[in-house]
Amino acid sequence: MNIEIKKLRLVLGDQLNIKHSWFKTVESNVTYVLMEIRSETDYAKHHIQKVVGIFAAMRHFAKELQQHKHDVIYIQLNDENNLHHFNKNVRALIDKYKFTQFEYQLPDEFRVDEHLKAFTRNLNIPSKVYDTEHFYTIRTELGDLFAGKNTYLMETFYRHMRKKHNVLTDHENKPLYGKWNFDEDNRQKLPKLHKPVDPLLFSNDVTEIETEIIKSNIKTIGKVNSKFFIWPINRKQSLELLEFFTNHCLHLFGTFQDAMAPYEWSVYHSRLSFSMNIKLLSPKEVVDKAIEAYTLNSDKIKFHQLEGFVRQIIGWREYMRGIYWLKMPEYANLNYFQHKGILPEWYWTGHTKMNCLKHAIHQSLDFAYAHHIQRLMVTGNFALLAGIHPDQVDAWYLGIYIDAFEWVEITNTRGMSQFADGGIVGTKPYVSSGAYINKMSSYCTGCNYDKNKKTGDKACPFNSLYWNFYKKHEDKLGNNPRIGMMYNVWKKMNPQAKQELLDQANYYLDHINEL
Ligand code: FAD
Ligand code: DLZ
Ligand code: SF4
Repeated sequence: MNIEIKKLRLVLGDQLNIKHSWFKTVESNVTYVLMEIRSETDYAKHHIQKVVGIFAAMRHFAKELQQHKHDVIYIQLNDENNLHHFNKNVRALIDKYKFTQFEYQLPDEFRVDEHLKAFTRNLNIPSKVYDTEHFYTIRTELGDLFAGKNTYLMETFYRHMRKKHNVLTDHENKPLYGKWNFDEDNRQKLPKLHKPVDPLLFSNDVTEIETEIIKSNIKTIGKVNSKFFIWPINRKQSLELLEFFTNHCLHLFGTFQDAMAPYEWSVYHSRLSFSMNIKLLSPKEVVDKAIEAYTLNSDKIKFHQLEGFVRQIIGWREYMRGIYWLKMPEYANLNYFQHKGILPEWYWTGHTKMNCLKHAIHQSLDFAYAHHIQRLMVTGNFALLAGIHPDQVDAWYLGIYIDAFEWVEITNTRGMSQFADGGIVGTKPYVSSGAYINKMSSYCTGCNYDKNKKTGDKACPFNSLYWNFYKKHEDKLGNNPRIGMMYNVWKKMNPQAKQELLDQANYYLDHINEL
């Protein structure tokens, strides 16, 4: 007798990939389950827009599956039988509907991966795990590439990716236009009268979801306009955003990649990270679309803009994922500088007199978004200079951004931004004084502090904290050839000037919540 296998397949909230081979055919013996659960809403204090966005996208995805005649169980947040853990809900469904096999896709997060591995080990029915069919790389690819080495240069990885996938290479697999990297043509400040394009915003009505979240008392941060939810919540909107990016932003993406200005919250950035991270879009289709736009409009879109964008996706994004799977779980405890500071209260409110931080934090609370250089050189830079414990910094970044998932958050935060990994991701800490922020932004005009002052009343806090940081960590950084010049400058300073800088920094650190 042929007893048919009855399969239950779990789809996580960041696995909304309708192109996955699971969904190619409708099989009568397969049921999909999606669940809104407290284990996921509560492992970090998320931005309200992140929770709303994920639930809205999950609900939409479930409907789309049903429209394609797939059998779907959707467990809503406040459903009576919701047990609020993947394992408990799955176990209850197996018992109730007598499933004979459990299947899931590889989670992107270590915590959930371990949880599901342990669960399936103890399950009394067979289980099977599938690739998500989303990334260019498999989990171990970066580790294999750098096997036997103890440095992990992104540039080496990026070239490997370009060659392997024949992206922007010629018939000999050499880089188009003779160079792998065109960054020297990028990264300008926004000219005074230049107004960046208005971002494409959606107006999704998510009031019902917001009400349910409030009712269940989930602790969130930030705010949401639930009648006009601006983020894409399905594939159609994600494709529209991609189209908008290639039509209106790509031609200036690289040029203004690091530019910052008050009230310009997205400049020419794509804002595609949320759609990509929850897998409404694949990185390959984003890259292919950008290349197609360049090919059709090479008079408008110059190669350096395209190369800069492609590098972020096949380079940085895949690289961070590779580092994550190579170095977890130890990575989550690295604290190279032994920093112990507490994150200032104003990170949660934006109530600071430092204009750069005020704007970067306010827009993060308003939109659940800040672009890369705001994350790295404003909020991240300050946290590192101030010696904040990386756990606290991670918790903030993991909560506040709509695109924050640990595999890409922690590698960027603990690694690139806080150098807590001692140089796995970056070759030197990303710190700067006020001069860099002034070079790349117009924040300093109108700030309570004076960008040119290092000490005394209203001196820009970044200036003294910068030197204090280098002085404090001379034992760890003094021999780094990329920083040698800074230590030469420090050594040549007269002792009184040095002391004044350190005193100023200590004063600011003692009054950090009042800055
Ligand atoms: P764009 O500037 O338009 O870039 C295009 C795409 O490239 C992004 O959508 C993203 O997928 C990819 N990308 C660019 N830079 C990186 C990078 N450093 N690492 C990985 N992918 C990159 N990105 C996240 O997706 N989730 C996070 O939780 C996250 N946390 C960060 C924390 C810190 C401290 C820093 C410095 C960076 C973080 N990043 C994170 C990386 C980057 O800032 C965001 O990917 C980017 O700002 C998203 O906006 P965008 O889609 O408009 O990006
Ligand atoms: C981030 C998140 C949130 C807030 N809520 C849910 C949820 O209720 N159900 C779900 O399946 N996934 C959610 N997620 C995304 C998960 O945290 C994500 O799938 C894991 O971190 C694995 O990457
Ligand atoms: Fe930021 Fe200093 Fe400029 Fe003020 S003066 S905006 S604190 S860098």
